[in-house]
Parts: sequence; C-alpha cells; structure tokens
Amino acid sequence: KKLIHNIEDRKASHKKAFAVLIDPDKVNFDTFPELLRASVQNGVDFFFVGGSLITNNVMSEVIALIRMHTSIPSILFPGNSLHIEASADAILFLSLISGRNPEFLIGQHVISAPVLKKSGLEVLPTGYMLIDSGRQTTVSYISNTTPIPHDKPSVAACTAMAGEMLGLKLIYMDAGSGALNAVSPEMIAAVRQSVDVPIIVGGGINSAQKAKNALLAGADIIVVGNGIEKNPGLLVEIAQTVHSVNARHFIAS
Ligand code: 1GP
Repeated sequence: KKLIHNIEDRKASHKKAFAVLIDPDKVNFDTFPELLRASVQNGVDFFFVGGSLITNNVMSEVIALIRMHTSIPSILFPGNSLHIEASADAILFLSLISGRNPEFLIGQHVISAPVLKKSGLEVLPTGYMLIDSGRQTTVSYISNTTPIPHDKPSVAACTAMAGEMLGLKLIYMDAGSGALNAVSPEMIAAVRQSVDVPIIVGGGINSAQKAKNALLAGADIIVVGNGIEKNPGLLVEIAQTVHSVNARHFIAS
C-alpha cells in the first residue's frame, strides 16, 4: 500500500502520527540502534531522513540500519537534488512554496526528476512552508528565502490553499530545526481550516506540551529531531502524547 494512502486514511480517521527526524550528519552510530529500538517500542510511525546540509556520506548506512532494526518507513527529507537515496521508501518532493526562489520551487525538481523516476521511491508532492521561528534557520539561509512571519496565520493559510490547488498532497509547516518558537497553534489551526490535505508540523517541538498543542490545533504528523538528539527520553514522552491524543478522539467518537 502506498504511503500517501496510509497518511490520508489516518487523517480521515483522525489518527495522528509521530515522525522522528534523523539528520545523517548528527547520527551517533553507537547509540543509533538504541534509538531505533525505542522507536519501535513506542510506536513511532515514520522516520524522516535528511537535512539542509549533509557533509558525511552515511545516508545509505542510516537507512540500512533502520531497515535492519525496524519496519518503520524511511521517508527522505531532502535539502536538495543530491539528497536522493533509492533504498528509502519514499521522498518528500518539497516545493518551497513559502519562498520566491525558483530553484527550490521547481529548479531542483527538474534536475532530480529523471533520477527519482528510475529510483522506485514513492514520491510525496509536498508544499513546504518555512515559518519564522525567532532566528534565522539553516533552511532559510541555504534556500535564500524569507520565512512566513510567525504571527501571520492568514499568509500561511493562503499559501497552503494555493499549494493544495496546485495539486500538492501534503503541507509541511516547518519552523526549522532547533527553532526558538515552534509554529503557533493559531497558524496551524488557520491552515487546518483552509485545506483538506494532511498537515505535517515540525521545528522546535521539544516538549510533550508543544507536541500536544500542535496536534490539537490540527497537525496530522508531528516531526521531532533536535529535541530527541538532546534528550532521548523525549521520544517516549512525545509518543505517549500522540497516543493519548489518539485515544481521546477514540473515546470521544
Ligand atoms: C526540522 O521539522 C524538523 O526541519 C524538525 O525540527 O529538529 O527542531 O525537531 P527539530
């Protein structure tokens, strides 16, 4: 079954998902198997694998370890057209719709299209929206784009609507890795009211409370990277939050 259908079905049944972001540059190979075991035990739904800058060459090794220890899907979260690894399950084909840099709206896509077509990866067309987080993030610097202001939910809502009308299947609102401020619940709610496609939210979610806020505001998938790198216990806390939000809906319905 295709991942996109899995994600759409979950949304239809109000089932939230938890994605752990694995930045190949930051993987500690001594503790990585333990992180993978904890992910299986706690019901992590997806691994997002990628980052803006990948300076080492361990992407395939990281994916091989994920496969060896888990059956959790690996979804590439590429920074550019070089970050394609055919051994993953799928790729977020990101169009940076919050920005006005044609290179990240369509340029990199043209370069990578023939390689992707041959790769067998499931392609997930995703409207990627960078949201200002209180300090300049790597993505904003590398992509040379201005993020959507933190306190402008209507700009985010209109951007997401346009992305959905263009046929994008997912909207990813990202405050950037290690963001000072996660995307606000007000902005998530505004986007939720404006589009039907599943919404992914990430960047600066470093507590169970922030995870809960994002989920209750309308996020379908939350992504956590930095917080878990700093405190592996956070994986358990956030997984429990996702499960309790899911259980709550189950009881309410
Ligand atoms: C960043 O959305 C991801 O692109 C996750 O961010 O590392 O801050 O959790 P964090």
